[in-house]
Amino acid sequence: MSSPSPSEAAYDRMRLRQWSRGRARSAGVDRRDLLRLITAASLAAPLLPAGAPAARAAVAPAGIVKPLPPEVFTVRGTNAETNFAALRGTGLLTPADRFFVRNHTATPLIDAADWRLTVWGDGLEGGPVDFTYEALRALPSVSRTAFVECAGNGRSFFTSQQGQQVSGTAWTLGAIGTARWHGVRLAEVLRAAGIGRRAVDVLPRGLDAEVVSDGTNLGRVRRPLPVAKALDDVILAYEMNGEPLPRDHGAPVRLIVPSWVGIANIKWVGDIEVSAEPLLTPWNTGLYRLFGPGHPPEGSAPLTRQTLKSAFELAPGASFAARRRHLLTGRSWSGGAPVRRVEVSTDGGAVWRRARLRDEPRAGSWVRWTADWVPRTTGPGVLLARATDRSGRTQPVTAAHNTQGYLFDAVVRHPVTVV
Ligand SMILES: Nc1nc2c(c(=O)[nH]1)N[C@H]1C(S)=C(S)[C@@H](COP(=O)(O)O)O[C@H]1N2
Ligand SMILES: [Mo]
Repeated sequence: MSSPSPSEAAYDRMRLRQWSRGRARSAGVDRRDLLRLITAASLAAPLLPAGAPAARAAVAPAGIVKPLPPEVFTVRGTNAETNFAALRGTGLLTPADRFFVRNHTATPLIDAADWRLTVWGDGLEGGPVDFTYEALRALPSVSRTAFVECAGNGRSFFTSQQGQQVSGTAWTLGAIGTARWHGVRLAEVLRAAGIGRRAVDVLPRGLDAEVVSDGTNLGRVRRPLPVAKALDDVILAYEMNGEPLPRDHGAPVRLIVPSWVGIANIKWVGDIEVSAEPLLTPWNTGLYRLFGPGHPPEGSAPLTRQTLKSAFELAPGASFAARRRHLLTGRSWSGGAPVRRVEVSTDGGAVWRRARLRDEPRAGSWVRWTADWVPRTTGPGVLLARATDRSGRTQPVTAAHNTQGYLFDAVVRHPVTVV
């Protein structure tokens, strides 16, 4: 589901009301700067064509440290998108060397031995509490398979399929990866730090550089979590797929917030404020809300859960020999509920048939699927895949527009050629 639960929306309306009466705090950013961001968010700037940034930036961005071979990644500004074709043959888990990277600035180098996590704020019973890397690793640990997906994943299709203007990185469908994360429950750390009953918001902050956008310093990447989510299934992860967290993915420690928008999964976390007041930052005000017609001027409630999507593990424009049997493969996922069924159409949407699911559908993860195809006629064609989740939602034909192109959920038309 793309919309937050009614209680989350009500909580947010309260947060904004309190803010306008001076009872919520803009955490680390000027009040006027926040208002300016909210106003700017309601205007969509034209999106660069999906192919253009990649063509221009053949050179890897300096900010990402792992190799970015062009057959695996498409570089977009400071970010690297996974090419879905490069996931064919990989398992349920995305290997770290194929996992997309979304950096607001650049990957920092942090030595685990010098690293500290400081938990502080007026929502604690006592003063600030520090955890070293060793202390964190000594706490009881958990493992969890979860995808991390950017809220703007699929954004370029607002423009290429729907002819609409949106601003932001022109992702196709590869701003997602699924990994096995290992670490400590955030609840464990918050309790050890003495979280009190007055706590309402929990604000983890990254150690990467401050973000400057259009001349405004937004400060370090940070986004409040309501205390209920923070105490639920959130993990402070220090391992990814059985290895220490790689540098680009938040080493030594990052948040994993299952099913929620990528931005909630703060990398390189250095401190966590526990607040008795609701908190607002650029990442839950001007950013990561829905703006535009049909939404209030201050935007929707902040985005929480991801939506429903499907992708073929295939390059755009891939070619297939006519009258041969081909195995189409892909993946579907939803932040709302486990995937229930996936259908595939090879004739532009006239006939749909069930794909075979290769994984047991689970909340917060994706499923791999396959379908056979024997193309009969040569020429250009289009492949479609559409998922339904257990909440009953099916991917629509058109996604609801919003100025920043978040939560694209429509069926994507995948062009192919039959030769
Ligand atoms: N500190 C910090 N955390 C961050 C970001 C960032 O730039 N800095 N980017 C966020 C966004 S927008 C996304 S989509 C995910 C991407 O995680 P990944 O780079 O490990 O794939 O990290 C989130 N956490
Ligand atoms: Mo993101």
